[in-house]
Amino acid sequence: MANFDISRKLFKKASSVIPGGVNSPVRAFRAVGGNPIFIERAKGSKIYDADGNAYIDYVLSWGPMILGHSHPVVVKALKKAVERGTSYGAPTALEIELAELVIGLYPSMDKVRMVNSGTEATMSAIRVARGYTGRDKIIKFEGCYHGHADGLLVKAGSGATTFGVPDSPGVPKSYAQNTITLPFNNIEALKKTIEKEGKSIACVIIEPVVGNIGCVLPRPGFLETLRKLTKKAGIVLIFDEVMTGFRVSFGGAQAYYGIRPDMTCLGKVIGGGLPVGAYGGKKEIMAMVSPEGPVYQAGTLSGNPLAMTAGIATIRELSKRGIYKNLDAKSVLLEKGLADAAKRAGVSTRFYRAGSMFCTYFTDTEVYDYPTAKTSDTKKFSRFFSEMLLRGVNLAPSQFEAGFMSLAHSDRDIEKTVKAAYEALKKI
Ligand code: KE4
Repeated sequence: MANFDISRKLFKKASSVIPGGVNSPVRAFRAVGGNPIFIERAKGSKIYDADGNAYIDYVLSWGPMILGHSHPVVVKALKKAVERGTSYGAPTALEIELAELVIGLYPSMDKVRMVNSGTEATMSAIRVARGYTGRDKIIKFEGCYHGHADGLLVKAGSGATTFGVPDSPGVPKSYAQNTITLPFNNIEALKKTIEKEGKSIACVIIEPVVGNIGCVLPRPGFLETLRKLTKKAGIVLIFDEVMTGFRVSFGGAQAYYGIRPDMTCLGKVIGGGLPVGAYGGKKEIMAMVSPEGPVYQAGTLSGNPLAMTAGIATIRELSKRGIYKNLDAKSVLLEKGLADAAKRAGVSTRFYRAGSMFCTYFTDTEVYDYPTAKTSDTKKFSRFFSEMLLRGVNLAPSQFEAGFMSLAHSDRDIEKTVKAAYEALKKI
């Protein structure tokens, strides 16, 4: 039986000096109960906690560790880079290298600005879209999470097209009123809102595949219609690909679905596990960004040489032949195995996948938006999560998060995961 004594002690200590004992809320296991495991090290597909328990890891730092943990190429590059200093606060050739790699993969971007997180990327992209259009309102979709900038912690107001209300204390009502929240995959609501409000809307920001309510796919025609309507109304279409970037495909969801947004936000994989976010888009829009243009945005550690090094090494590894075929094959193997385990265990689940991000819902309803994602039995999910943890498999500690595959996951890891899932499903 696994022992969690040291993690328990560490959590108690952490809780006396860090709010909730964690530096990001979802890590506290509040959605699944129990104490979080404190991780000591990670290698390949495995993470190891402070009590020495080993886990096959499908959280992968919420997406970034697509090569697997401590990939030798990334580690070697970082060891060399750190000898040259950790931060200069001045431009480096490394930033050009990563920018050129990204623009080569995301041709909808003529220019890109590096920042330090997905939150900074989306917050800045929205400011630039407002500066470019001279308009104030934005549209987001229910269930999509774009980081914790004030104007994005907003939920739908009473009527679908009325303005938002704060989704967190501390967000001024005036900020929320500029944010309209619409149901994902609902073309009618989109059409009506743009007809009514189009002239005052600066941008629409969307997760093209919604990874923050699990894994919810766009219905055929939804993204295409969104692209058409925003173009016609002069609204900037921002694809938040912080999670889907390099995940749904090497060129993200925009390459996979063949949609050309006006701006794109990236994060997670782009930093290879170090803090990097990025936003970019058409040159006429990015010309607004200081110091080229009047829209201000800045950052002490933006383009940090270590972070650039990890991002470059990761993307260069990903660009090798057959990598995405291999990643997809592993993801399909897991998908088939989990679906079969649920069938054999007689448990109703729905599994959705986009490239190497996925989610199992405990429902027999089709999941295509936030309300249908919420039909999942979260108590059942929590029991499943705990049973899997006890069997050495680390899943995201919330039903409403995506899971991720890495190139380091072996067929043996996946077989073990499927076996654990069958036993766990039988038990819950
Ligand atoms: P960060 O500020 O956490 O780097 O990125 C914010 C963000 C923006 N856009 C999308 C689509 C995202 O998924 C995220 C952050 N994702 C969460 C996981 N659902 C990060 C995990 C956490 O909050 O600890």
